[in-house]
Amino acid sequence: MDFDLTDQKIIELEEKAVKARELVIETLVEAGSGHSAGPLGMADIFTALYFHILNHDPKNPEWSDRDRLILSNGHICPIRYVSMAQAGYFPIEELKTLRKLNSRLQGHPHRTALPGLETTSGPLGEGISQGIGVALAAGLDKKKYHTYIIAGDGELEEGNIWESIMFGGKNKMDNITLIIDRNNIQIDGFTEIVMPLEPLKNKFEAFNWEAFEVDGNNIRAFVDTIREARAVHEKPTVIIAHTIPGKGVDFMENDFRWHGNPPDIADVPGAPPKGQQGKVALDELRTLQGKIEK
Ligand SMILES: Cc1ncc(C[n+]2csc(CCOP(=O)(O)OP(=O)(O)O)c2C)c(N)n1
Ligand SMILES: [Mg+2]
Repeated sequence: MDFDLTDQKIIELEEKAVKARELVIETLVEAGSGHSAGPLGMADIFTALYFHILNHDPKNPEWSDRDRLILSNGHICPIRYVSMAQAGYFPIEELKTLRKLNSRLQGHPHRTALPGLETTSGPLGEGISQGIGVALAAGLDKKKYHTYIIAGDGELEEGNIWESIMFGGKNKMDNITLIIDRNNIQIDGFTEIVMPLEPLKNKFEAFNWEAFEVDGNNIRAFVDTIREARAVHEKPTVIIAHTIPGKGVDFMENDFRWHGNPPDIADVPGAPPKGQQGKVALDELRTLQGKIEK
């Protein structure tokens, strides 16, 4: 569990993360609906999790010793589906079915439809309690797996989140790591305007969690922080991952209007016209792919 990263592995992960962003854009354009900003911002973290951190087996999704990854902010599932497809849970081709009738890839994750999902999510605020339940079960079953939970920053406005944080601290649950997508946006504005969260790290510390902050778009820094978090005993850990919503697509970056819009169908001032946004985004991402330092 040292999570050591060679320079070669970093390059591979960075390339895979850009490819993941391309697949997110293609998938959303095909679906004609869905969220853009969150999935693009979290591509580096999902790539690091699925291709370096998680102990999992795409060919055996129900393996009882697998690490659990609970996605509380279910609306960013396009990036989870993309990472799962890249990892071999299902064919890349199936991404084209996102949000289609009878698809296994619903607009919000549907656990029983798709092996490899741990929960059904979409209604915000539930995933930390669920993750804590799973982690308690690990203790009862004497299992060594780790439970990772991803939640949005705007999602932290849900009151029951703080009940679960209180519970995790009280019970010294060192088999969970919560990753917050601290992208500063929520559905209709900036978090610090809608409902300020800062000082966020201090809040977690006050609830007896070991809290870390990291650049969530820096794969090496993120992996290093996971290593530190996994070394903590007798406390739950939280990683406040600062990400750029829309990362990689210039006209989407840091703009909450891309929270829930897919490319091509919305008139967003300052963005390319409808119908051209997907192509502009893909051109930019393909250029980025060529710029990764070898
Ligand atoms: C209980 C509940 N209330 C409202 C919503 C609608 N909703 C979906 S995403 C979202 C914004 C959440 O903000 P954040 O977690 O920061 O997501 P981001 O915009 O960064 O992707 C809201 C209000 C929901 N899914 N569930
Ligand atoms: Mg957010």
